Amino acid sequence: MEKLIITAAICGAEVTKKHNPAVPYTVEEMVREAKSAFEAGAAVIHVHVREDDGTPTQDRERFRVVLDAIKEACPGVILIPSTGGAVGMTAEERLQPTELFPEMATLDCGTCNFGDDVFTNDMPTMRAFGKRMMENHIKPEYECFEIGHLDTVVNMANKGEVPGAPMQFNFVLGVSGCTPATVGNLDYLVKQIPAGSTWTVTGVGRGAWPMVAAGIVMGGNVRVGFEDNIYLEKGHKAASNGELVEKVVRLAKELGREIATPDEARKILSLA
Ligand code: KMH
Ligand code: ZN
Repeated sequence: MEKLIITAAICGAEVTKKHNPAVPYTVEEMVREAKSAFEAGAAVIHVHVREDDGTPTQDRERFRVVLDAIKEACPGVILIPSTGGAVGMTAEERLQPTELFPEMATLDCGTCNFGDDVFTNDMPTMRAFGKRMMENHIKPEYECFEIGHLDTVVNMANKGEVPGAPMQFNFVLGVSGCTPATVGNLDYLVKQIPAGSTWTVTGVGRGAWPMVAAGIVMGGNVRVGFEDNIYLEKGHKAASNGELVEKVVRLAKELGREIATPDEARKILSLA
C-alpha cells in the first residue's frame, strides 16, 4: 500500500468556538492550528478562512494572508483552499482563492442538502469552477457528498469540462441529509473511481473515526479536523487539530500504514 496522506481540515465554515474554543478564526489561530496538525503528521491542510469574529469569508486577500502564513509555519505543506465556502455564498465569491494560483483547491461535485440548508453546486457553477481550475493549472480535490456526485464529475471530466486523470476524490460522508458514513457506502464509491485516481475519506461527526479506520485499511487517505469533527472520542473534545492528527497516526501505526510526508504526498497526488 502507498503511504497514508493525512489531511487536516482545521477550520471549516460551520463549526464555531461555541462548539470547541480551539476552532481558529484569526490568522494567528489559523497558523497555530495548521502547525499543530502539520507537526503531528498532516501533509495537507484544507483551508477555509474567517473574519476575526468567526464570520466565514472567501475574501481573496484574507486567503492570501492565511495561506502565506501557513506556508511559512509549515514548510512544504500542501494547501487545499476551499471553493465551497459557506452555504449561500455566490459562485464568484467562492472562486476568489483560485485567483491566488494554489496547487490544489476543492471542487464540489453537486447540489445537496446540508442540514437544514441547501449547498448549491449546479452544472453551470461546476463548469465555471472546472474552467477556472484548468486555466489556472489548479488540481481539484473533488468533494463528493452524495453517490451521484461521483458519476456527475467523472462524466464532466470525460467531456473535458473539469480537469481529468489522475483525479483526486474526497468522499465526505455523514453530512446531515447526504450519504451516510458507512463502510458499505465508502466501498461502493471507491469501486467506481477511474483507474489511476486517488481518494480520501472524510467522516463527519460520529462517522469520523470509523471512516479513518476504513480509509487506513482500504488503502485510501484520510481527512480529520474541526471542520468535520471536534471530538477525540465520545465526550472528549480535542484541544487542537494536532490531537486529531496524532490519533490518526497512532491508528495507522497499529494497522501498519506509514505516513506520507508532503513531498511523498505530492508524488502520490501527481503534483510533483
Ligand atoms: N462549507 C460547506 C458548505 C469545500 O470546502 O469545498 C462546503 C465545504 C466544501 O466545506
Ligand atoms: Zn471545506
